[in-house]
Formats: sequence, C-alpha cells, structure tokens
Amino acid sequence: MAVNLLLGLQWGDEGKGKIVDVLTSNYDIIARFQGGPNAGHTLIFDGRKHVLHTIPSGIFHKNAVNVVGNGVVIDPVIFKKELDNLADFNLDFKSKLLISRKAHLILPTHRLLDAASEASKGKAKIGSTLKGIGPTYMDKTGRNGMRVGDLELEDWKERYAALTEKHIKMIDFFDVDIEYDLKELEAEFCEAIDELKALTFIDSEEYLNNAMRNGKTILAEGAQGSLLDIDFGTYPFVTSSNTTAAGACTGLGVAPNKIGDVFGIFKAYTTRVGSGPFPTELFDEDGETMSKVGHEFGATTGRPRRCGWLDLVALKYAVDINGVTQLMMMKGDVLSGFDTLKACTSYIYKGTEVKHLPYNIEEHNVTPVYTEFKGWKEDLTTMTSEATLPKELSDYIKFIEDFVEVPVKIVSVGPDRKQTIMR
Ligand code: 2SA
Ligand code: MG
Repeated sequence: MAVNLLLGLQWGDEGKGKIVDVLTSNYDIIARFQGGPNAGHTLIFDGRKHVLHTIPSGIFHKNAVNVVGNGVVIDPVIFKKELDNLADFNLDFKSKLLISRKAHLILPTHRLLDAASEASKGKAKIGSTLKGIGPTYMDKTGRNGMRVGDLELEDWKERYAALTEKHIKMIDFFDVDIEYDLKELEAEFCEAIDELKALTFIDSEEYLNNAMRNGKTILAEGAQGSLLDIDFGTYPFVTSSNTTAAGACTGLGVAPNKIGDVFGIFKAYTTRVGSGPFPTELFDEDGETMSKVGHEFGATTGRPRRCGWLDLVALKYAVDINGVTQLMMMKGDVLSGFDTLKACTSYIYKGTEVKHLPYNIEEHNVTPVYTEFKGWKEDLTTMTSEATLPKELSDYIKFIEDFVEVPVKIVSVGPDRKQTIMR
C-alpha cells in the first residue's frame, strides 16, 4: 500500500482541508507531516464551519485515525483549544488522534521570539502568523528543540526551563518592545501539557510503515503551499518547513518509493497572505471582487489575503517539484461573473520572456504575460455534475491541464463537502 499525498500548490489556503475531508472516507489514516498551528484548514459540513490548525482534517470521520507526524510542530496551548472546540463531537481522541514522539514542541517563548524577530525586521518582516513556527524549526535544526517524547521523561520541566531561559536572552538581544508575563504563559503551557499527555504518543514512522504492511490506506495532508516551501518557495518570504512532497517523506518517515498519488490543490485564481513577491497580484476592482466573493481572510489570523490571477508558470513549477498526478481546482465559483479571465503563461524577466519561475521574482524584475479567457455568468454553486459546467469554464480547465500536463480530477464549486464535482 502506498501513501497518497495532498498538497497546496500556491501560497496556502487552496482549500486542502475541504478536500481531505471529502476524500477521508477512502482512507484509514490521515497524517499531517509539517507545519503547525500556522495552518488553518477549514471544513464546512451540516451547515457548520470548523477550522483546524494542528489536528488532521480526518478527525470528523468515524473510522479514520489521525496522525500528527514528526515533521509537525505542536503548540500545546493551541492544541488544547482545538481539542476543546471539538468537545461537542464526542470524539475518542485517545484512539483517533495519535502524536509522534518526534514532533517538536512550540514553547511560549518561541511565540515571543517570532514576534521579536518580526518586530526587529520592520518593513522587511515576513508577515508570519506569529505562532512561533520559525523559532521552533530553528531550534529543531539547531539541535536544541524539545520534542513530544521528552514529556515522558522525568526531567522535562528542567529542559523546558533551560530552553526558556535561553530564549529570554535572545528576546532581550532583539531589543524590541515585547510585553509578556512569563508566569502566566508558563501556567497556561503546563496546563495544556497535561491535556496533551492524556493523548497517545507513538513512534509514528513505525506505526505508519506497519500500517502500510497491513494494507491500510494513508493520506498525507500538507499545510501551507508549495510556494511557501523553505527550499523552493519565495525565500525568505516562506514558512520554515518543506511543504512539498519530499516533506511528507521526512515528516512521516515514509520512503519515496512508498508515495503513490500526489493530489495538487490550487485555486482558480491566486491568493497570498503575508509579505513577499506575488507577480499576478491585482490592486484593482477585479482583485477586490475575488477577495469579497471568495471571503479571502486568513483562517488562523483573520488577515486579508492578497488576490490575483492564476499564475500557470508558478503552478507548473509546483506540479514538477511535487510530482503531482492529479489536480483539484478550487473556488471556480468565485470567478463567475467576470467578463474576461486572465492566467499568467510566461514572465518578462529582465527584458526577456521566460517560461520558468526565476530566482528573484520581485516586482521590478518580473512582469507577467497573460493569456485571456472568456468568462462565464452562471452560478456554479448548485451544480453537481461536469456536464452542467459552462463551456467557458471547461475551456479554462482544459487550458490549465494542457499547460501543466496533469488532469484536473475535482472541481470544487463551493465550500461545502457536497459542492464537489468529480471528473
Ligand atoms: P509562518 O507563521 O512562519 O509559517 O509564516 C511564514 C509565511 O508563511 C505564510 N503562511 C501562510 N500562508 C497562508 N495560509 C496559512 N495559514 C493560515 C490560513 C494563515 C492565516 O490558513 O489562513 O490565517 O493568516 C499560512 N501559514 C503561514 C505566512 O503568511 C508568512 O508569509
Ligand atoms: Mg488555510
């Protein structure tokens, strides 16, 4: 049995949560492999909206086991809130939600360090979610971090205290105004640790490899998007993990030859939250329409998302890096009513037309070259089959498929589980 992957191909918020939720009934195990509470995966069903941050999007399905892999960073405080928010559902977390001992912990001071680092950068700030993601991964690669498994050791509080002390010195070094009450933060942290410790910790690489041996099906759920990948994204305006397919191997302990299908999720247009280059960004009415109709606000921070046309050059880059085998197009319904649609099919880079994503896509270096498409007026949100989709939308999809050389297998026409068309 192979592990199938589901990844965002843009700058996050492609709608991964919804698609994992739609696909979950086909899988025994849903596993998160990177990122942490910076993610906001939105699921809508039975008229209710749920936003998950660290918990995998399979949690609402009776039979799915959800694994938080070693590549994930966990903030016990936010995790506790997520668990508390799910109280109504009477879920059996002990058996349905398994946590890797090798996942790293976000300490309260990691959050403070994130804030201090951002404040010190002024205008050049990354626009991080301030959840402590960068500092936690820094401690991981710097070999200073605390892991979930450490909580099973007698001396975890001493380790915590030593790392916190070091962080306080670092915060002082930044020399910016950050207000905090360490005692209060610590109390909150310790209370949350107690709740975390009530869950099941596992050696997730062993668990997942055994599960495959026993014929179980696994879906690995990515967070953020490929253009936020620490290696292949728009560095330094990226997150601190590998959001691309390779991240699932290191973030779960699954070998590359065990990866099966790679589902690539993209929006029919593009959004970005936080700072950094975005060649097809719109500053006009079209961008405002996308923002308004698409409700483009961060699911974790509530920040408005920047909007723009679909960037096919960037999409092809993401398809290549991830080895995408099937595409899933989200939010086509938001584009209903535009007379003309545009998609970027090349860039003018330093005066020359290029068909790839150049090293430096800062605004002044790169001008998108657009291909135009006739728009459609029909409301897609009540459509249930491919046959009813407007011809203009089908043409748009066909063009995308030809450009990136991968078929579009799902067209989502609204946020609800039911608003999903299979092709
Ligand atoms: P961080 O916090 O260190 O990972 O931030 C670094 C950059 O990564 C971006 N980033 C995201 N972009 C889109 N969606 C994300 N999740 C939330 C959501 C975001 C929110 O689903 O809406 O609510 O604002 C996410 N997480 C990180 C971030 O904007 C920085 O550019
Ligand atoms: Mg999101």
